[in-house]
Amino acid sequence: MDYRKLCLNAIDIIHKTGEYIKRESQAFTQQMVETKSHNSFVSYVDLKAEQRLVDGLDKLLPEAGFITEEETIRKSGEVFNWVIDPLDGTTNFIHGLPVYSISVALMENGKPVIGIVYEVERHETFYTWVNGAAYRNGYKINVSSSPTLSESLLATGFPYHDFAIMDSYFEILKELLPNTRGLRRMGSAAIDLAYVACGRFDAYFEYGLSHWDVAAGAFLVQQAGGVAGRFEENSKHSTGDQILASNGKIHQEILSIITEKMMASE
Ligand code: 2AM
Ligand code: CA
Repeated sequence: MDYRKLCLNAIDIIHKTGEYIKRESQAFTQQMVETKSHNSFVSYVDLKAEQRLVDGLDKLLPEAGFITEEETIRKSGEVFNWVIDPLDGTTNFIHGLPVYSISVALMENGKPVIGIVYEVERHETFYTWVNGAAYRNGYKINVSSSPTLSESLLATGFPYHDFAIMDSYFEILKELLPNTRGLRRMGSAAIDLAYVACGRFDAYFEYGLSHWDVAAGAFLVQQAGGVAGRFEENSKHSTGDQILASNGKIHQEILSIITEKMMASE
């Protein structure tokens, strides 16, 4: 399998889908939004973008199946499966905030072999394939080298549906805010992870995510020399729910704060 070629071909499909999303963003209004569940929104743009990605990727690798946020296709691959979020940062998109992305990963026997995050409005493509390096628009990227929390800029996502964890989450923020350069909340997990991979953020953590939010981004972080995984066992291949991704150097420092505050609230 030529993963590099497959990755570059997938990027072409993603770029065309990005053009579609950008075009639609010009005429988009709040009336076009549907509510999936509390605070969970979807629009025809998410659905149409997903269909475009699925059509293109299905032609590119016919034996592969799909795990997608909008479930526009039911097809399971024996070896290969694409994991797709056609629009990560939907809340930003529907409010006209230009921070959203397309996230696509290819899994081979459950392990990531390609990861692509395309930040549509900035025309930034972050991508990697197994045994290759990680890139941003053709340039190699690496995680940051910040050795301590005090020199670090962090990203996070606020709880938006599971409010039971709010107290412990705010305890974590109380500890991190005075001891870092600050925290940012971008609203797209895939972008947060891509920014850790290229060193803009030193670490990122969030609860309540899905596989398609993090599959590509977590692989990008690992390929760029960082660490990404769940809070507890910090497994090598993240499957969502919760994630801590970092440059590796400050990982333990943040992990201790998160586990201490989470345990205190149990
Ligand atoms: P989505 O835009 O594809 O739904 C940001 O906190 C991350 O959580 C994003 O990756 C976002 O993915 C996901 N998310 C899902 N529902 C959300 C919501 N209601 N508000 C904010 N983020 C949400
Ligand atoms: Ca989405």
